[in-house]
Amino acid sequence: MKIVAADVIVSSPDRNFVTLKITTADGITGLGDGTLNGRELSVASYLRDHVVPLLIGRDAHRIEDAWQFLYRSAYWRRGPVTMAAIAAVDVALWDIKAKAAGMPLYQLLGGASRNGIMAYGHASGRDVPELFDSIRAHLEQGYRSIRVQTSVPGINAVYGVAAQPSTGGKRYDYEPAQRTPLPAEEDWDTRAYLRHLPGVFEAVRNEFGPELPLLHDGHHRMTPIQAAKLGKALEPYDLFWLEDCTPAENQEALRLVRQHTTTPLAIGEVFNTVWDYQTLIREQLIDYVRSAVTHTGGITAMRKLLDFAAQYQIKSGIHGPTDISPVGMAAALHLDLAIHNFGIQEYMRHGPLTNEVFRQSFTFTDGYLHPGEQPGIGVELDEEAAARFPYQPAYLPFNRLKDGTVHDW
Ligand code: GCO
Ligand code: MG
Repeated sequence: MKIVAADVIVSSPDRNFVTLKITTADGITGLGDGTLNGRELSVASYLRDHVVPLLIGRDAHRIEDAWQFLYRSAYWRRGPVTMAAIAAVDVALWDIKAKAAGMPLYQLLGGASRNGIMAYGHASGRDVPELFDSIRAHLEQGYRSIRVQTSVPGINAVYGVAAQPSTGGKRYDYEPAQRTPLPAEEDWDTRAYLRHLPGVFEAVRNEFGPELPLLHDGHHRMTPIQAAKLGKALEPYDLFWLEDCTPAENQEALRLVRQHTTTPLAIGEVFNTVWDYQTLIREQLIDYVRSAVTHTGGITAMRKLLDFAAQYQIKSGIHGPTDISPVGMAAALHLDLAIHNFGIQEYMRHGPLTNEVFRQSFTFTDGYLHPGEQPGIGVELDEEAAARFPYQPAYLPFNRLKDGTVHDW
């Protein structure tokens, strides 16, 4: 099954996406997601200029060989741009292989280990009543697990909190990137955040009871001792997880956090290889692996990473914000369904324009996602529709402390 074409499609229906379409001589096409929020054009160039010429003429069936070739032959290994580009190729090849087999991808990964994939949604509020409304709206939409983010008195704009009430529908949800020519500047004060957050979780537990799984994202903004303090303070509210409590490229920091708290920890959405997790997994310093299929070298690499984690009873919590395209999301769902150590899947939901460009066969019913039974990963790209939405610069915000110091993200 020779590869005869590979096209990189950059589009911006609601937000920017980088999609790779690989075509074989017998006319089978496969899609892969290489979207890297705020750095999309670097991956597009890496693919177009350096990877596509290597793909033409290769056998599309040799996925492991393609992965190893792209990873090792470049000399320069790892990093988000490289690994997103490899992920795009890898997922497109798995899509082709599954289409050629006439099966949904999860069947090739060993078949379904569960009936559905538990998903969590993002509730947020500028104050407690608004947060309660947002949680209720998510419950009405079917979500059975909820991430809780809140404004903090004294801080003007907190990332992850919708500017308008967040109802779980696209209109009021926060969008990770903003269509501005330069990244927006926000403010931050960790002590104010640490003082405020436990009270918010207490209010949420009192209102919604003990059963509802609640999650929270710390966005890498704490030092190890601050993270330890927060984890301990949140213990009475029984979180499903506390995410990205510290900038975890310092893997040893998690030893300190772990010594102080039993709040489960999730880490890894900015990581892109198994090497970033070596200490975290071997020493059992985390409970959930947050990597995205899109940023971690695709299905091939994620499967190995999650098998390594499984030896230590560490589960998956695959990254699924709107900056993962429906192609990347579908790939994650096939993996979620097949692996044994599935934990939870993030699901922010894409907007109507994204759904117009990417036709999906995955479903969300009563809090559970399912990738569907279409051969391949189950997503088709409408290229004419994509062409109507050209790339638009968009960036994540960043934050500074009161004295002007750039703070951790
Ligand atoms: C999450 C995230 C996102 C990221 C964004 C970066 O847990 O979903 O933290 O909001 O910040 O995807 O591109
Ligand atoms: Mg996160």
